[in-house]
Order: sequence, then C-alpha cells, then structure tokens
Amino acid sequence: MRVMQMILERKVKNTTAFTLVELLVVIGIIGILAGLISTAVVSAKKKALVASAQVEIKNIVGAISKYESEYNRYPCPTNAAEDTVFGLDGKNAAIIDILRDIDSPNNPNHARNPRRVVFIEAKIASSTEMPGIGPDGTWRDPWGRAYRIAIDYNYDNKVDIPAGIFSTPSIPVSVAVWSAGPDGKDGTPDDIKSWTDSKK
Ligand SMILES: [Ca+2]
Ligand SMILES: [Ca+2]
Repeated sequence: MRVMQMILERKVKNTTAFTLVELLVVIGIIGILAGLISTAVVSAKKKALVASAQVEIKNIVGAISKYESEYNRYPCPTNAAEDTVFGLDGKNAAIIDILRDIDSPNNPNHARNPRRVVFIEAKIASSTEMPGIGPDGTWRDPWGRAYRIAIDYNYDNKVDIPAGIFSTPSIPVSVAVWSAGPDGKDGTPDDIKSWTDSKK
C-alpha cells in the first residue's frame, strides 16, 4: 500500500509539473503571437496614416494647380515675389484659407479668390492638435502637424526651401508640399513629399 501511495504521489507531482510547463509554453506562445499581432497592427496603422497623408498632399498640390489655371498665378496672401514655405512655423492657413475661399485676413472679402471658387475641402478638426483643418484654418497631417507648402512665387520653375532641411535647397517643381512624417522632423527619411528626388 505504501509503495502504491508513493507512486500515486509522484504521479500527481509529475502531472502537476507537466501541466505547469505546458502552461508556461502556452503563455509563451500567446505572448509571442500577441507581440507579432500588435507589431502588425502598429505597422498597418502607420501605413494607413502615410497613405492618407499622400492623398492629402496630392489634393493640396492639385488645388494650387487648379487655382493657377483659374487665375494664372499662384495663391498668395501677400504680393510675395520670393518663394515662400508655409507651415514650417506650424501655420498654413494663409494658403488654405484662399484655396477654401474662407473670408479671413488672409483672403479679406475674398480678395485673393474673387471668383469664390472652393478649390479644396477637408475634414474639419476640433482642435489645433488634430489631423485636418483646425479652428485656426491650418491643415494638419495625420500626426497633427501643419503640412509644409512651398510655392514658386518668383516663377523660375523651382522652389527654394530654407537651407538645412533637404539635401538640396532648390527643388525643380513650382509647388512642393510635404509632411514631416511620423517623426515630426523635416528632412528625415520618413517625410512624405509631393515630389520625387532626382537620383544621383
Ligand atoms: Ca522659385
Ligand atoms: Ca520626418
């Protein structure tokens, strides 16, 4: 009887130990799977935000191009004769107000868009931290930062960007729009740009 009891006890012990190992393995596998899934979700979300920024950038460039066709000049809140980049200071309402035909100090009584054409519309954001057009009229990217909009106001078919942002300060396009991307820094590889850099 005593031998039987010892065997039983060992079996119970062994069974318990085995179950514990099994449990740990299962927990481990679940952990790995959860990690893989969350990495995939984060990556898919990032891709979706990048895609949305690409579409918005294309729309902004398209709206400026339509304005140019309509008025035979680029939208401008002043009579600037030098290339200007809007958005580096966190604000681009000066251009967006004109393209949306908003009556504001940037477009007083529709002076900068006298035919009152709405060249662009976008999601309205309830705060100045969120993606979309905020209460201040600035259009922000999916990471909540103003789109950068550079326009060739001296009409030499290239747009000058302040030095130190991109490898080349002059881009051979008339309108350059970009988002600083997920990292929020201008001139880093995650930027989303309306133009393609020429290969060297
Ligand atoms: Ca220029
Ligand atoms: Ca960046």
